[in-house]
Amino acid sequence: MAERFYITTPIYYVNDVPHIGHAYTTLACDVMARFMRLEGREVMFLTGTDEHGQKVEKAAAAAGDKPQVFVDRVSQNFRTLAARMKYTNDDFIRTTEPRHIKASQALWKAIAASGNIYLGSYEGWYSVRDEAFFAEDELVPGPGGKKRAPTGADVEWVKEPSYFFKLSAWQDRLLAFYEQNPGAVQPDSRRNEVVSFVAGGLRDLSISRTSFKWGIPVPDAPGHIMYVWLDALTNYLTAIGYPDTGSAMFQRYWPADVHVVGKDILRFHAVYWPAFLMAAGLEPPRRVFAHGWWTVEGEKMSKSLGNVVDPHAMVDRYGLDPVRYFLLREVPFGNDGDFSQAAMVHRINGDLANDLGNLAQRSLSMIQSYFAGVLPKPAHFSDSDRLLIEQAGMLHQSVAAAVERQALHDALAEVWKVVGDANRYVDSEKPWSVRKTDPVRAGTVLYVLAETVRNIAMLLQAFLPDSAARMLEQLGVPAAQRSLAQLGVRGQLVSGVQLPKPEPVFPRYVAEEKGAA
Ligand code: ME8
Repeated sequence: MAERFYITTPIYYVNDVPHIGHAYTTLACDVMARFMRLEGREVMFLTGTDEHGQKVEKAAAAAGDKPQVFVDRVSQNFRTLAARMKYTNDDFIRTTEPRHIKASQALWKAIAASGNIYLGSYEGWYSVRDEAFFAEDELVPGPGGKKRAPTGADVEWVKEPSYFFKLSAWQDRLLAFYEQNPGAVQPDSRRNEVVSFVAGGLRDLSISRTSFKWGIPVPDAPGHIMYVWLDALTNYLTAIGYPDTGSAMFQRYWPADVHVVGKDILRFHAVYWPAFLMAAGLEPPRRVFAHGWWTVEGEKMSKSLGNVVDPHAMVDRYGLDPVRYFLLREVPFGNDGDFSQAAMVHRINGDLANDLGNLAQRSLSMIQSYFAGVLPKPAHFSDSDRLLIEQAGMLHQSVAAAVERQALHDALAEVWKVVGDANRYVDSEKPWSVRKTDPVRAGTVLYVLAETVRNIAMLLQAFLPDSAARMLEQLGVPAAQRSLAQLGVRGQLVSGVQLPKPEPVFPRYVAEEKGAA
């Protein structure tokens, strides 16, 4: 049976339209999901929307809608984005669905049955924007002497009856979990933050609210709705059939291989979530990977600054694969990054048009003009031929290893190393001049180039799905032969096959108007 791979994005709040930050997390998951499918793994890739809580309730009120009408509309924006970005998610979960309400209540009951829930009263600070409780000593000074959450969000004083989760009792077990599973929270710097947070002591966590209504009712506790984070985290279980833990789907996919999240929500995923799961007798996820934060032209993205980057507008302007490439290549996955038009154009014209585009286009055009588009048969391989073929052949392993550790930027850097090697190889082998005196040698060089481009395109399928498919079509690689298991298969490029006329895959970006770039 194929190995499985369960990967999830955060489920996004439906208080607003999706921006490039939301697109980014799902994109990274899409690349990993596609890559694992190409490797022959059985993949479950989940994304969706987080639709309960005070923040969404307030956004609905501000829009003058009933919450359900509002969430139906806004959730659709995230589906539309997923289609536009060609995400290959296997499911799209919404927390207002009956399956999720059932799962959340079942998880609550399982945690309660373990003795980890008690009734009390919460009095303290709450940030609606973060949907999080804060202790006095966590607050920071804001303008006008007002205190704020460490995220900069406003806080309000809340006093209400509440159920609590005995998080304080989980400190040792969480620390032991991190110790025994060093890969469970990544990157390492984030893991260290989480460990020191937990080592500093944990307070019990308020997990129900009574001052508003928009949430999942706590079982057998009239007036209480679940804290939105307990509700939201449960989505990862709902989608694979919880509470039916005996189902084939649940058995196959839990624990998840990786929850990818932004660094802003690491604590919920790396501290609260494993504790909830362990309390309910379930295994914690194998990995939580927190990526960094995008700013725009050096500034925090915010509605008030008017600089929120709309992924649709980016795709309209630059095309889908260039946007996908930029987001994954520009910044090491895990680090913060800055989105700027200049950096985008630099990547498109440098890495895509000049380096990869040129390599593919000149190799294929030479086959077209010198060999009438018929893929030449290689003769004797020189040392330089063998070296390039070997480097291209080793790419699979290095790219797979990088993807395995969520180092998507490294995966691309590995591919581009070979792109660079191949461009240097063309320059030094000069097939355009060799063909005049030794057409057989020129044919061998072009075969080596075609084989190199095939390896590159095969490995780029997960990252740049449309462009890689076009490159493989131009190389005559049938759609049925594009799984990565085929990479090592010799003779996949069939000499003597008539190739279609090559078309450039990566156009240069030329600013339409002064200042547009
Ligand atoms: O937190 N840079 O939802 P959310 C990078 N519903 N990533 C960004 C980003 C930016 N500037 N802005 C947003 C929630 N993101 C909860 C999650 S999961 C059980 C519940 C991405 O709509 C990043 O992945 O606020 C971040 O963690 C997520 O969007 C937050 O989305």
